Amino acid sequence: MPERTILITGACGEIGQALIEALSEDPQTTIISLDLKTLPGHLTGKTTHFQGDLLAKDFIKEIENKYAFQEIYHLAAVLSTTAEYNPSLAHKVNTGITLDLLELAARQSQQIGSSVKFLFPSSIAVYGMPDLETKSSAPPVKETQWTEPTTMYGCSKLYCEKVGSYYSDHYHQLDDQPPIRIDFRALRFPGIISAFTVPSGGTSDFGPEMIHFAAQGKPYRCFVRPDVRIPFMVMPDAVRSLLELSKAPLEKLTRRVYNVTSFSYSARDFQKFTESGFPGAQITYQPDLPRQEIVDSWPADIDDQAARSDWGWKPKYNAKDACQGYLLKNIIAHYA
Ligand code: AKB
Repeated sequence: MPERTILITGACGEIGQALIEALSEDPQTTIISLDLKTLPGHLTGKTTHFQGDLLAKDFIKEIENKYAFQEIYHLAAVLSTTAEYNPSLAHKVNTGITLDLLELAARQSQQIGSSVKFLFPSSIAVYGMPDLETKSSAPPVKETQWTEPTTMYGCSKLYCEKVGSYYSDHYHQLDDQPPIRIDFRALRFPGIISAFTVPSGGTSDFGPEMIHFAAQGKPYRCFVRPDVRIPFMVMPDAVRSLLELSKAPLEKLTRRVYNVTSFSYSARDFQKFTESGFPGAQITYQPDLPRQEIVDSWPADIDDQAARSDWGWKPKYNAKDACQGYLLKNIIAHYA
């Protein structure tokens, strides 16, 4: 008998696909995945997939009636660039669905009489550096600093961090409902780069796009200046950080929201790596000013000391290992 049933929303996105691969290695785990899209073929047999719209309440109800979840990885979201074209839809998706799933977790925790873990990917988009001078002179940003987002995506991630923590620590604080135990845990991710999937709709996409375009022999016009710098990590580290945070003993956690990062890279750093790995890569720059401003508002680096000391987080891939050891080899094989 499977020991735990896990729900993954946004399962066909980049993190979702990698997470299903990782979690499906455990035979004691049943994965239920949800997405607007059909499941990519390589994940067949690894999850029970439901295609549908989480904004439709009946869809969530149908899943809730069928399964009791011990863990929920709520990955579905409208990313930062797409969100700016339809802020109201992005708000509905990014906050409304999170609230619906927190409610589902609360009901299920009461029914099963034990805690439901709720893992939430937040983002460096929750930060807002006031200007470039501050950005370049600031030390790596801690969780409590500069939380002044300038995008709907950043605002909604910050709100969900707060409301998730509220559901864990203060939900129904004034009435005598039976105990509800939601164990909400969030990671503020930097830009994430996978060797196997290409992001879409984000603003940190310039790094992964540049490499993937070059690997396919396509010219790339970068939408930010060469000096633009933000933190990044590769997908295996991102997935491992989620799984490690999920397994960390609650008593070790001093907060519910943690920064995690690996290396800080500029567009020019990506260009250097891309040209060395793919000689003949055609990279030009044509900054898109509004998108540029969004990336300028994100910190150049974040401080993940709390994750390191509370639950032993450490990225496996620094910049060199990420580029030479993970990305180059796997991207070449992927497009071969
Ligand atoms: C985005 O660019 O929207 C995301 C993020 C930094 O969270 N990749």
